[in-house]
Amino acid sequence: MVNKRFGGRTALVTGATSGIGRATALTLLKGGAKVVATGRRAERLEALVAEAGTDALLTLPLDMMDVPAVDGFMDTLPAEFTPDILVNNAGLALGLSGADEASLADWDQMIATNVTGLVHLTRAALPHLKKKPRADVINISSVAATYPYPGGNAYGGTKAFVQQFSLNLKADLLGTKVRVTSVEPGMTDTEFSTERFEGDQAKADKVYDGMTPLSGADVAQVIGDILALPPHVNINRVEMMPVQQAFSPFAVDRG
Ligand code: NDP
Ligand code: 8X3
Repeated sequence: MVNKRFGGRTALVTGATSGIGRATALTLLKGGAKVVATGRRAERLEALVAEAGTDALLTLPLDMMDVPAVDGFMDTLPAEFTPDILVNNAGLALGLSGADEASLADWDQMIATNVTGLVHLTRAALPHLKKKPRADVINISSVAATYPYPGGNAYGGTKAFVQQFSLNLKADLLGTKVRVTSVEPGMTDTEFSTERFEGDQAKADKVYDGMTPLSGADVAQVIGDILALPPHVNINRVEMMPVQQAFSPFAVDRG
């Protein structure tokens, strides 16, 4: 095992029931890591176990909005699954309405999941990570952290938080062996858009119509490459996009 890319390492991946998290869990397992995979959908966790077919995978249900469960989660792990890699991936966007019309319940859910849950799990995991000879925190932010777009409002705000929280974590962790990276993908074809449009698959498919988006596996590959770098190398931020996505000029209201 130890001659494999991630041999001897143990990762906790949140939101591993689909998309980027699932692909990351499988990439790390394939590379010889032990993986704790979490998410809310028990049947998806069972499917992951069936696909992985290895006792190097431990799946546990965890709702990132359940603050007491998140705070106590590290204490529920068997000692042999104490992670030295935390991949804070669980997250979502809900809706694309303008800020004057958006659902406050959607905003609350995005903030609870993408920010509060992530912060609480990180706080719970850090004392354990610091005890390891090497450790990593990979936070999944987004291009939405840096580039605003209409309807991105609270989602973009949560991802900007994740980006800046990552950089501040690195500042606090100077003098430790814990590396911190903010991974900021653009359009990635997962269940993200289906979730954003409340299960409207036709609307979700339209987002990726006529172009080739990133896949969960593409992002997982980048995460794997970051983790495989020598322990003295810290990648602070990685921004990635499909070739067929780019930036817009400033919008101007000419009255
Ligand atoms: P998916 O919808 O495919 O996956 C989202 C994952 O997050 C699922 O496993 C889901 O698990 C989990 N999740 C959502 N809410 C909760 C919750 N309350 N508690 C626990 N887990 C939760 O989308 P992606 O794979 O694309 O999203 C993963 C991350 O990547 C997110 O943080 C997203 O913001 C980010 N991202 C996505 C981009 C994209 O274009 N797809 C681009 C940039 C960033 P379950 O429902 O089982 O709980
Ligand atoms: C997901 C990418 O551009 O849809 O974070 O916000 S985007």
